[in-house]
Amino acid sequence: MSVSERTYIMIKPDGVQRGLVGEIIKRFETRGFKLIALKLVHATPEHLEKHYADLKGKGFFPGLIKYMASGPVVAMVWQGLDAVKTGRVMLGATNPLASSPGTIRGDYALSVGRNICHGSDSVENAEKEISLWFPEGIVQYTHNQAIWVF
Ligand code: RTP
Repeated sequence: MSVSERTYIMIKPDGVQRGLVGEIIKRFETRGFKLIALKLVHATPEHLEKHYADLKGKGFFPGLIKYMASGPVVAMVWQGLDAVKTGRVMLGATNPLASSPGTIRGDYALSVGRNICHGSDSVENAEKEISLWFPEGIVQYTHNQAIWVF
């Protein structure tokens, strides 16, 4: 656990299509996490197969890749104390039917195959996913109180 821990959070195509981008970003911002990277990406099946390499062989894998390639996703990196674990708690259980109310999936989703968002499940995987989705690197910045926006 560290204040500079980073996690990869992705709003899936159904979350983008349903207009939940602002709501999901708002939850991470108001919780206190720092947004350090963000972009809209229409990923290729090949790229998504790398992201979900651990799931290759599962019966739902082809459908998962098709769903994830069906439209753009919002790729983000959030930084802050215990970002990986807390991010997963904020997303809720993978199957929305088991997600607690108050979590993103528990408030906005019903089906495991359309569960709106992704969050890294370990610090090690977060760093791998950040490299996969942001190969160009991430600009580090600090809030400078002296030039705060008026
Ligand atoms: P994610 O990677 O998207 O955050 O999800 P997760 O770690 O909570 O769950 P994981 O087991 O890695 O599954 C990845 C995504 O695959 C879809 N899925 N469909 N039985 C099914 O039809 C099924 N199981 C999983 C979900 O979209 C899940 O988020």
